[in-house]
Amino acid sequence: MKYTHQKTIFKLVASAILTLSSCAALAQSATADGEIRKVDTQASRVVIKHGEWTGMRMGAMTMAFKVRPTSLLEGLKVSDKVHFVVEQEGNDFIVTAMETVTQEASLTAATTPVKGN
Ligand SMILES: [Cu+2]
Repeated sequence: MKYTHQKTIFKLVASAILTLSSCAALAQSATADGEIRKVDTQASRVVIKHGEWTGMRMGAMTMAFKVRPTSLLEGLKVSDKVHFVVEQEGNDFIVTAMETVTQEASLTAATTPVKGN
């Protein structure tokens, strides 16, 4: 029965398209810079003060993020400056990558090296 077979293919294609579009909505991610306000390793959470953030359509604020994996929190402390990646899953904002931006690094970049003596 050729007709039935085509109908089945149509259903499969339709569900594949639906799956793709919902994945695209889940995969929304953005990068930002901020300052650590609280580290909660037990709950895999971090509170970060961030500036205006167009990628997530937010103004400047201090907010809590889930962290995945928790190991991203290792060595982090309050008032560390960080650059991080966030993925939005429904109402949750999850930090999936994070690195500290050290003051030493910016000082090194701004200082002309002195050679010899
Ligand atoms: Cu925010």
